[in-house]
Amino acid sequence: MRCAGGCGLSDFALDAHLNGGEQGIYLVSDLNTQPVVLVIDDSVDVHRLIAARLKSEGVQIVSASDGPQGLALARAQRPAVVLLDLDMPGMDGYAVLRGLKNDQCTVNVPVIVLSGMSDSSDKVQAFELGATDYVTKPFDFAELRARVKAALRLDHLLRLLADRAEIDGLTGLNNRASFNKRWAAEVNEHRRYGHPVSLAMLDIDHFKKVNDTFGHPAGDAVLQEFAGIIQANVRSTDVPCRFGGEEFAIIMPHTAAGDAATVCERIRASLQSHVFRRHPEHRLTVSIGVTGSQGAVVDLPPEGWIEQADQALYRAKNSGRNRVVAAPFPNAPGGTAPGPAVAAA
Ligand code: GH3
Ligand code: MG
Ligand code: MG
Repeated sequence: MRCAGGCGLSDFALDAHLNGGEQGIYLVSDLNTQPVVLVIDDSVDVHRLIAARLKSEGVQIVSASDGPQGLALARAQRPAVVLLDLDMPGMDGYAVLRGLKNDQCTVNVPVIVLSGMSDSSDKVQAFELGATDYVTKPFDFAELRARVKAALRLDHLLRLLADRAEIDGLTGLNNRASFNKRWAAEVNEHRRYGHPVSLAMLDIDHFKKVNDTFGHPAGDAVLQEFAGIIQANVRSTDVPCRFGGEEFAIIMPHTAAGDAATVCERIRASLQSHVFRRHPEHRLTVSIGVTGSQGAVVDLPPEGWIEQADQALYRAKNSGRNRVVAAPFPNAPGGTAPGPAVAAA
């Protein structure tokens, strides 16, 4: 699922700068630029104490007293750091952590777990679920403050990287910003010179189950291996990108729709038979929507192509997943074929 908007890292205009001195963590020009620290804890005392101790750090504290409220606030505000209590009635901290890491809007937010449990298995479980840090209650506030500073620094650097880098840190593929730039250039070129061009959108099937069953780090490893599969199956002139979360895109310059569908089918088949390093028993599939020119010049802006590829992907999902649906320009008649076959839409 894609974020509705306004929650992607690159959407953030973070003009706060790291300071690291005694004045606080960020230099802020006004209140609106203060990074948000979301505290999710059922104890009123903890909220009061943390607010008092972090007051001088130039952060804005937002409080949630239970898991569901915490998740809703995290999604709405995209905090810089979450401080999360593990032991809460109803939805416990582990479930909240899973929820945060299963949501594309909050997957990269550093989470510091606060817990009365100092057992190493609790810590290991929290880290397996994607926690950044762990503080044992009752906490030493100097230590908590130092850890919050480190997490804010991490968040700040992640945002800077996402804004400036062309490469996705996890998979090594081109990131979304780089995709946007490159795709706009390809569409311009196509409109001007009429070279064929194709675009594929790929979305791993039931990927959330991987995170839920094996943990977030295992999900990350799957994304990395899938990126490798894409790279092994495209030409050096193709541009594979991580579009966001478990969605990928491939720009195929000088490639007509039919050839693009063949490449996609190869990727689909490779993933289906791929044996994952950490979980050889687990098999995964991918649904792919592909669109491309066939002869005539397509007079559409870049978004029009993305929409068409997305609709084909949607049809691939709805007609059973693990398939490639091709929707070439000009639109060809036909429906989706069942089974893992290339279908014309
Ligand atoms: P579908 O077949 O309909 O595509 O189902 P799905 O489970 O693949 O799709 P859904 O959109 O429900 O879930 C996508 C999941 O991808 C949820 C999100 O947490 C996870 N995800 C997104 N980015 C990352 C990441 O960087 N690492 C890990 N491990 N998981 C991520
Ligand atoms: Mg998805
Ligand atoms: Mg998916």
